[in-house]
This record gives sequence, C-alpha cells and structure tokens, in this order.
Amino acid sequence: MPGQLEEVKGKRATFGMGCFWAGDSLFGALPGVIRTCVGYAGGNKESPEYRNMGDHTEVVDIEYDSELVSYTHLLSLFWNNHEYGLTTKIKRQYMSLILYHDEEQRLLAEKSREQEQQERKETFVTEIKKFTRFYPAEDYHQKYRLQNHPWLIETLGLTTPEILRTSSLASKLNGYIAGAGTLEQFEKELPSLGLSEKAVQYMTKYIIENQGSGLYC
Ligand code: MHO
Repeated sequence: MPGQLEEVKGKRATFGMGCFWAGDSLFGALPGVIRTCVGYAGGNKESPEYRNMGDHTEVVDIEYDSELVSYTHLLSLFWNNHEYGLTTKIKRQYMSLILYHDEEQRLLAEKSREQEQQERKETFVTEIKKFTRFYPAEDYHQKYRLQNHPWLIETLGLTTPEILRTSSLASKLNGYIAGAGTLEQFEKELPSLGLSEKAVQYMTKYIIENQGSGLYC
C-alpha cells in the first residue's frame, strides 16, 4: 500500500508558523513533500512536551524531494500561510520561525524575507536561525486532522503512532482532508496512493467540503 515516496530520502525544512496542526496539513498535501512531522524546536529545553515546551516553538518538520519541489516554493507557502504572528510578536510557542538546515537554505530564507517584506510593505518578526534539534510532538498531535477520521485510519492500516508520524500517505491524506491541495491534484495522485474505492469516495467528500477553506487551528 505505501506509495513510491516512502522510499525516497529527502531534504529537510523546518518552519514555525503558528499552531503546528495547520502546517502539518498545508505541507503534507504538497506534491514533492515526502512526509511531515510536528514537534518542538528552536529552544534549549531538554525533552519539551506540549504542556511544558519551555523556550521551544511549535514547528512542522518537512522531508521533501528537492527535485520535485524547491525550498523557494516551500518558503512562499511559509510567508503566505501564517494564521497570525507574521508581523506581530506573539509568544514563542506560536512564533514565526525558520530553522535552516544549510547555508543555501539560510540565504534563500533571508532573500525571500526581504522580497516579501518589500512587496507587502510590511515588517515581519520572523526569526531565521540555524536548526539544531527537533523533538517530535506527542502522538495525538501527529496528523491531527486525519485523526478525526478513525474509519479512514483503520481501513488504510494507518493505525500505529509510528505510521502516523512517518507515513507519506498519512501526510498527504492529513493535508487533503483538511482542505489543503485540490480535488484535481488528489485525483492526479490517486494511482500512486493505492486507496480502495470506498476510501476514495470518503476522501472526495471531505476534499470538496474543505478545499480552499483556509487552514485554521
Ligand atoms: N487552539 C488549539 C491550539 C492547539 S495547538 C497544537 C488549542 O487550544 O488546543 O497549539
């Protein structure tokens, strides 16, 4: 059942842009993204937890195939999908944060911040700093939107916490079902997803209902 992407080893991108459930869905449905995982990063506290994350920020950690999607494209989604906190300072848990993994990402992030600020005539409060360590969040936060659909999870065998954290299929469905991506794109991807007729019908209903509704928390 796993799609072709399960095998690919990609590059990583790590973004904080408000509540991490939204970023998980936004990037999960994006073609070229291999998988997403939500967690805590950016701070120094050891072993952060949701109720006790210290100086960390909620982030989405993205593994992507850079031959299919560019870091520049991920950045444009980053700048254009903050629920809050792009221009106003808020608590660290939800702050706007780019954690770059190499020099190339740093340069692209800084350049795109300049460009976006100029175009919008706004000043962003986003911090851009070096990635050090990522702590995956508790299981109940992973693929949060998908977890509202127990029938789907069961029928697709996405039933263990590890699968929910690491599966490409879970990332994609978690995006589509929350309204990220489009029905057209979903239908194009179908042959590689290996879903049953019933699962396709179920997904289609929710995609039509939710697509374009914007992500929220
Ligand atoms: N509004 C949500 C935010 C959850 S989040 C993962 C809540 O209050 O539960 O920060």
